[in-house]
Amino acid sequence: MLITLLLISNFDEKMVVRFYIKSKSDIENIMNMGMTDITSVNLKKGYADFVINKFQYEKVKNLYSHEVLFDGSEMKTLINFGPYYTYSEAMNEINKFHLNYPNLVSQPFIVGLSWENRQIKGIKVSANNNIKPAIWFNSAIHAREPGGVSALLGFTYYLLKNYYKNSEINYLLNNRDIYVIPVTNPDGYVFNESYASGLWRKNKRDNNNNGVFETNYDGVDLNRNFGYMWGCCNGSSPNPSSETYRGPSPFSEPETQSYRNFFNQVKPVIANDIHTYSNLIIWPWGYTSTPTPDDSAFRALAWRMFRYNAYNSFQAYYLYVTDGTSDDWIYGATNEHPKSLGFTFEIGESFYQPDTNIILEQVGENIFPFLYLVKAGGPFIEISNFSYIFSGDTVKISISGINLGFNSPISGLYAKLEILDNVNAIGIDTIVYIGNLGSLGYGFFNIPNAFKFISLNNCKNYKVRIIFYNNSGFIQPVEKFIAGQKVIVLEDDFNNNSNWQVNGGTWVFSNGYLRTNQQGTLYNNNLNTDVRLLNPLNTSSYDYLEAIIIHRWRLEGNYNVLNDVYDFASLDFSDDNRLFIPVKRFWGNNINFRSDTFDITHLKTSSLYMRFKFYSDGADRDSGWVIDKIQILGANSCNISKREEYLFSDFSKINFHVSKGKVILNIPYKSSVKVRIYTIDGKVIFDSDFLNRERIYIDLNKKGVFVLYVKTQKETIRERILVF
Ligand code: 0X9
Ligand code: ZN
Repeated sequence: MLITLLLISNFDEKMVVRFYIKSKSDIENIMNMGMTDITSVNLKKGYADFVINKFQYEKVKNLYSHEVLFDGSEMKTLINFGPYYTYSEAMNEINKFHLNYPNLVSQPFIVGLSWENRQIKGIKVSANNNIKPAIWFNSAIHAREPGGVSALLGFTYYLLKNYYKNSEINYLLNNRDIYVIPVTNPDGYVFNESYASGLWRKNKRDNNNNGVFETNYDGVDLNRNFGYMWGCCNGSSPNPSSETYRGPSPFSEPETQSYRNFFNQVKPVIANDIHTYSNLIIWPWGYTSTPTPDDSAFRALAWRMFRYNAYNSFQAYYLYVTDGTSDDWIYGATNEHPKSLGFTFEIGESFYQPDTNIILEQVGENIFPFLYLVKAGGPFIEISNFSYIFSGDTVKISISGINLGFNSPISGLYAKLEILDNVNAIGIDTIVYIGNLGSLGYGFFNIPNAFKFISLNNCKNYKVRIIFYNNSGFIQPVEKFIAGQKVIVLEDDFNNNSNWQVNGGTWVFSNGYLRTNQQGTLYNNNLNTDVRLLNPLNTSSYDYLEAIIIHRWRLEGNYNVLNDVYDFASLDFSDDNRLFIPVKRFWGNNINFRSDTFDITHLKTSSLYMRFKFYSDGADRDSGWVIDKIQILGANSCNISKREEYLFSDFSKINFHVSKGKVILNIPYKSSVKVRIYTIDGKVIFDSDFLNRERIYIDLNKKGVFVLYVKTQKETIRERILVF
């Protein structure tokens, strides 16, 4: 009895081994020896990580130079789930989300059942009951990847906490249905909670039907069981004992069937299957090197996302060939559901990093990337440039932007400026027609001098709202600030270290610079260090907040390609000194000092923490990061009018604007329209009736202040207007 137990446990002693390799053919040779459970590859760094057992290790240990990263047999106790969610904790968490935010989170629902009848549960995050574009997030389809669950639940919590505080999150939850499925493979996940190495990957199918679960023979790799190009291309195994066993047939497993049925029902526009590890963003195809027809859309999103998490980003095939994965099915199975962009994230540096700080790093660095996936699920305007000039008392605003929505072109787009100040501003040009915008990767616009207004009483600071809208119901408000006069909240030239706490590394403060390492030296490998503010800043009273950093750097990697990130520098903010959110990461070369400005209004809080983080991997060094100055600036509006309370203007009503002596009326429905214009002392200077009209131009040929009267079949307005 004792002997059998020992044998089984011996066989179970899984380990993670990093093989140092020269080329892809070394990987193939290792795989041909029966070790197919490959989990991370980096050809530039010359390594590949495999999960293997003791017997396999004995066979290869003298053939390849290697390092044992994790040895299950050394685990004296069970793998410490510690700060990771167990299955029941994760289910509890989504329950709590629903109970604490009943207006934003659905009751947890059952997507399906596993072999052992465990519930695969999900929630829908959304602010109303309308059916809106859906975005899909799932994690732990591989049982040994609890870091994905933390990243997903951390992101969900961020959305909930910010819905009432942040106008962008507010817009997204009002206009998207976000599906969150934290534990996609519950049987395997629960098994790991008491499995010595914690390295079980597959589900728990009884492959030989003998009624006993055997780790050396049972289980299907759910991420090889999806029914698109299933088993086509040597990217999975037909052998039940393999860790990449594809199962007896496509969608043979209850877990993938549940996934499939629910996915086809909610028809997500974008999906993310979250895995660990390797710090990667990847996308289809995995089964072939041919790029998908939507490669430019995948790349357009990856370009935005990897600026925050510094993950290498490329088509899945170039990691290693796979078939039957979730992302290939999500993108490819257009006979079952509309086309959907299926991403795979690989988070972190190993399967188990049970340290709260590391887990929080992985949550924080993926908040903006995940948010981009939510944005791209439907029409969404991202303003890429917002600039303004004061010329005398006239303020001119230029904007450019992009539609991030995948397969979501926007027709007949307008932008309207609302100045949230009814005392110190007179709008002149406040509506601009942008026209038709293409989808993700194609829909750009650039409008110099889009808006103009008169600034009164010497006011320099205005909160404004740009509302993008069309006549088919698209409305997206974007809040911006015109900050002609800012105040310094924090300014540091690094003449000394009195404001700062240094955590590890070789940071130096000298001659007015903060450096990651002494001038003339190279930074060390394997750094994960930061310098952070000793005392948080109270920024809650400002209407606008920005950070300006003046810096230069030389780090390994190339900033201008998607897949050459290794070491990085990061500017991060937090409201609790625990969960830090990067506003940007930097790598590659930028040898001359440059100034970067970030609008951090959405991060304002009574205790704002800031840090400079530096990360380097195990090889290749350079001269490092040099920061000359950091500034946090704030600004307040001269006056905020009541209109601020209304987040949305009502575009079902008449609106008008005045431009270059012309009055332009937009009627959002066809109607007969009576228009009269009076001088302020009541003399009629224009009086006309229009039939069946939506848009009316009136050339007044007069300047001054007038009263505009418009009557349609539905409504009447009477407004003071200024004509230039
Ligand atoms: O092999 C896998 O399924 C993924 N790696 S993991 O270590 N989490 O097991 C990578 C899959 C890459 N290919 C596709 N996403 N198509
Ligand atoms: Zn995985």
